[in-house]
Amino acid sequence: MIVENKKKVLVIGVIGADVHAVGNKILYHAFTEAGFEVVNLGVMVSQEEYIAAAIESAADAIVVSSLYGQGELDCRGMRQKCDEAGLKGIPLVVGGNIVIGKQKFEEVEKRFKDMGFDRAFPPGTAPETTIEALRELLHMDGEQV
Ligand code: B12
Repeated sequence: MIVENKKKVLVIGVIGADVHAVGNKILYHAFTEAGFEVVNLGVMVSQEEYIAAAIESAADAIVVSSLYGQGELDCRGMRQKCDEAGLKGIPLVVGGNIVIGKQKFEEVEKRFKDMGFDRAFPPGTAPETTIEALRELLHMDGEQV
């Protein structure tokens, strides 16, 4: 029997009015090289744009970047919008510099989890760590991507 190993699809982008473009490009290349299919929405992405792209591409996860400090405001309500759009349970992860200044990350993480994000990552998280976390979240352990 031939088992087709379909690539996992990620929708990625930088949320809100954020124009920090470099990390997004690095993540696009790192995820693609790791074997994911990546729909890259670039910078200044609204919640609605992530959701529309996730529906269109039948995405396995949405990866949100936020660098400019407004992540908390920009991400609020995203889980509810996903639910309303029929994306109930889609893994939502966020990283970058997701809040203003230096704050205890355990508290920041808790706030994002309370908002419905599955994982929130601290500043400086390496692409390799991000890929590992996605593989874990998408139950790809041992799977060759
Ligand atoms: C270059 C830069 C700019 C450029 C951006 C140019 C461009 N088009 O890209 C310009 C000058 C436009 C800019 C503007 C601003 N910036 Co600026 N900028 C930077 C700077 C110096 C480098 C960013 C960068 O390219 N880093 C290199 C890439 C490779 O790293 P990265 O973006 O962090 O991405 C990596 C990780 O974060 C991670 N990652 C990213 N997304 C995700 C997602 C997940 C799920 C995971 C796990 C990991 C992850 O992986 C990426 C690849 O390794 C940083 C400081 C710094 N050293 O990071 C400040 C910085 C991000 N900027 C900052 C600020 C405040 C601003 C402004 C608000 C300043 C202002 N008052 O106008 C504006 C915002 C403009 C806007 N609307 O977005 C702050 C943010 C502070 C905060 N969050 O608390 C920083 C941290 C500087 C600082 N120390 O204060 N900026």
